[in-house]
Amino acid sequence: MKKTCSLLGAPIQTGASQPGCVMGPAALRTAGLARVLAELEWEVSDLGDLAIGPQTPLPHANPAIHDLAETHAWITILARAAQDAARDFDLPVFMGGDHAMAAGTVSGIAAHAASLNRPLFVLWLDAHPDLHTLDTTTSGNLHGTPVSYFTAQPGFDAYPPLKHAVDPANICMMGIRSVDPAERDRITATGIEVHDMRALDETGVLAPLRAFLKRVRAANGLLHVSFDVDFLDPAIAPAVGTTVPGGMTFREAHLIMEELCDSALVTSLDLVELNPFLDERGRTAKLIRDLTASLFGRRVLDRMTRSY
Ligand code: EXY
Ligand code: MN
Ligand code: MN
Ligand code: MN
Repeated sequence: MKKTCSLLGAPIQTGASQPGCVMGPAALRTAGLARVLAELEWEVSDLGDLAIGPQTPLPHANPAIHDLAETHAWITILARAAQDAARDFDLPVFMGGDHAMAAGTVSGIAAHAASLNRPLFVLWLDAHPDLHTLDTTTSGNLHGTPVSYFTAQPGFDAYPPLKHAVDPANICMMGIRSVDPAERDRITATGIEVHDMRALDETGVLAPLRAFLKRVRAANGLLHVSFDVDFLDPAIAPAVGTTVPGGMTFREAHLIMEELCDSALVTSLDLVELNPFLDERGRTAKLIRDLTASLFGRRVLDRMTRSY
C-alpha cells in the first residue's frame, strides 16, 4: 500500500516583519510539490489552505508585539488541524506561512503523540532558535517565539493554553547562526541541543544528525521536522525575509533530507518562511520542492539503506 501524505497551507504572515509569506503555499503548489511527491509513489491529499477571520486586536504589556490576535487564532486552528492530519496521514506537510505557525503545528502534533503514548522529537532546521517569549522579544515579530511556547516556557499567558509540551531534551537544532541574548540564556537554561554553524563546520551535518536519529529510534519517538527557508544559505535561497549569511549549502541540505528519508523516522514536516515576493523566478520554491522530494525518497541511485 502507498504511504500517505497531506499538504495543508497556512498562509500566516503576521509573525514576520514584512509581508509575502501569505503566498508561500501557492508558490509551493505552483512549483509542483504535489506532483513531485506523487511521482515518488506517495498518495498525496491536498487539504487546501486554512484561514482565520478578522480579529479584534489583543493588547500586550510588551509594546513591541504586533498582530498577537492573528497569531493566537492561527495557533488555535493549526493545532487542531495538525493533530487531525497526524492521525489521518503517514506524513502530513504544513506549508507556511511564517514560523509562528510552528507554535500551532508542533503543539498539535504533540497532542497526537500523547494520544499514542509516544514521545515527540523535533528537528529544528533554522538560522534562528526562535526561543523568545512574549516578554523577551524586542522585535515583536512572533515568528521568533514558537520553540519557547511548545516547550512550555513561562511568558505565554496570551497564547492558547498548551496541553502537551515538547521536552527540550527531545529537540535538536541545526544551522543556527543568529541568536539574541535572551535566546542564548534560554538555550543554556533548557539544555536544548544546538548545532550552530561553527559546530557543523567542524563535524559536518551527518554525525550529529545520526546521533539524534538514533535517540529518536531508541525512544520509538515521532519526529517532526521544522524547516525554515533561512536555514539555507541566501545565495541559493533568496526568498526569505530573514536571510543570514553562512547557511547550509545545496548538498548539505539535500544530504540531511536524504538521511532523514533513509531513517524512515519522520512523521510530520513544516516548510516555513518562504516569501515568494522576494524570490528570483521561483528558484527558492523549486529548491524547497526538491529538498522535500529528497525527504520523500528521491534518489539518484538505489543504495543499501543504513541501519541504526
Ligand atoms: N531573533 C530575531 C527576532 O526575534 O526578531 C529574528 C527572528 C527570526 C525568526 C525567523 C523565522 O526564523
Ligand atoms: Mn500518525
Ligand atoms: Mn524560524
Ligand atoms: Mn529563521
